[in-house]
Amino acid sequence: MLRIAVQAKGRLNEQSMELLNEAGVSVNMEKRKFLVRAEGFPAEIIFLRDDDIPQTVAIGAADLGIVGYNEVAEKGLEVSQLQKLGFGGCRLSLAIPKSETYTGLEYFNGKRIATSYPEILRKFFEQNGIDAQIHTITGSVEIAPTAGLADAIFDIVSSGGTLVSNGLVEVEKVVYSEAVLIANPELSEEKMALARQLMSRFEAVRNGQGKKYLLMNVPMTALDDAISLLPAMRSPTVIPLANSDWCSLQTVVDEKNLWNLIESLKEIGAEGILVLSLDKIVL
Ligand code: PRT
Ligand code: ZN
Repeated sequence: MLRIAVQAKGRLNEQSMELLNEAGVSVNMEKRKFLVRAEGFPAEIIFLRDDDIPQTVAIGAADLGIVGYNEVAEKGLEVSQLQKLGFGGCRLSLAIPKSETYTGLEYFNGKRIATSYPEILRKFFEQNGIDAQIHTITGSVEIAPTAGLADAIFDIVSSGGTLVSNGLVEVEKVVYSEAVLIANPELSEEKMALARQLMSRFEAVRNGQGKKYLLMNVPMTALDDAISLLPAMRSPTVIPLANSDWCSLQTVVDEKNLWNLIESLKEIGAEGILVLSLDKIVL
């Protein structure tokens, strides 16, 4: 049985549980405890603070973990990163008060920088030959400059709203992060086989995200035009109709460009266009 560490509460909890659930690892969230046996897959979920997940996996108290790459990079422990999971996207950036003029990385020489990610920042400054004072603080890093505790900050940014409301500007994006699946580097063959099974399920779930299944009737005379408009994993499915002047054309498309595509298809004569939701794609 695999033990999977997941953030107990916070930004990654909900999407981590949703991904597991979509992958057939169901957890009854009602009787939520520290450790819960999953249904439908030989796994148990251990709920932890995100900061503790890399170490728990590194020492083997959990086999797998779902955690932000930023935490993995900061802790620098020996874990294998198996897969990027496509949620929890953010970046670790340097930001300075907007009243200051930024002159490039040398700006930070001799400055005091507040951060909860001292190791990542120390390495970044070391690689770039910058000599700054790093002040480690946990929580509300963004108020440090106003409070006179620091000249600049190094913190997680996603929309950038928090920086703006604290009078700060992002001047260097140092690391991009998202939720990742990590593993203890010495998993047994049995556990690794289960982990691989989980990874391919996660991939199928991700492949289906942002995709729709499109189905329409097309006059045979417009079939080539319609096919040239459609992307398809291999080639779109064409099914004959009772009326031999028409066929049914079916394929998977990106949700992003859906309306433009539908309008182009209508222009060349497609009718009865159905857009269906899609759950998973196993390639
Ligand atoms: O209790 P626990 O220790 O488990 O949780 P936590 O409070 O340490 O972490 P949590 O739940 O806030 O974040 C978990 C993970 O989510 C982080 O480690 C990142 O990998 C990821 N993540 C993604 C973020 C953000 N986006 C994010 N925006 N983590 C924090 N933020 C903060 C950011 O620092 C800013 O203060 O949210 C604020 C809003 O950001 P803006 O730029 O959208 O304004
Ligand atoms: Zn945390």
